[in-house]
Amino acid sequence: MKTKKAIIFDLDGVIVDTAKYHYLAWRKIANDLGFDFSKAENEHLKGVSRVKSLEFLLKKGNITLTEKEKNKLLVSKNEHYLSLISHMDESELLDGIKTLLPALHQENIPFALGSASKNARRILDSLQLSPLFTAIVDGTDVTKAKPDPEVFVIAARRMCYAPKNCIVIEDSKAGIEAANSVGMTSIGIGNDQVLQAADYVLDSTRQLTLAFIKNLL
Ligand code: B16
Ligand code: MG
Repeated sequence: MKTKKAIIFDLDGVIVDTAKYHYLAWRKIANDLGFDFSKAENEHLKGVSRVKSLEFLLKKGNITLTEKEKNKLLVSKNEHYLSLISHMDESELLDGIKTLLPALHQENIPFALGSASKNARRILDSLQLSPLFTAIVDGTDVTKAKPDPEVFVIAARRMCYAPKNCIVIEDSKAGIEAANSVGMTSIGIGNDQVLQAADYVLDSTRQLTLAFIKNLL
């Protein structure tokens, strides 16, 4: 079967439930700097690169640091994040993903990863999911962070699909904006107020079934 469209999955908050660990690691950085950081504020960091996330946090705390101090915090945040995910197993896969990815693969529906995370390959490898993907594009492949569409455009190119023939599945406002800006179909996972610019919004990955996706192809 030849499909008309290809899929691009975000990682954190779509495939794995790691968004909560990013939040905990950033909250610790904020707390150590002397201010609080709420879950609502964390919505602004979803899909946003590590460097841009720190910039957001420092602006919120009205703190100015040298490049050296910033780099120290970036390393510290990532070390904490990696320790939080070090025991990650299949139980961290979001609902339905464990069956959806092999089912798409079985149906010859191509799919790629389009993640801002520099830890993406490590996570997919540890869950033994990498071989299922036609292409993997992550934070190490891009120069511009979401909402710039670079990560999705590269993923589309690597799958040999035109952007307009790609469907992006995202949990972040920045990611939906990125997909929409190059004419990709966007599916938001999460709060429809936050993700209102998406073509479709689903409460959770539970609703992201093979039947739902096949209807869009
Ligand atoms: P790292 P995604 C994004 O991944 C996360 O949503 C965001 O919270 C994180 O800051 C960013 O990756 C960078 O991650 O620090 O691991 O390089 O949602 O685009 O898969
Ligand atoms: Mg995400």
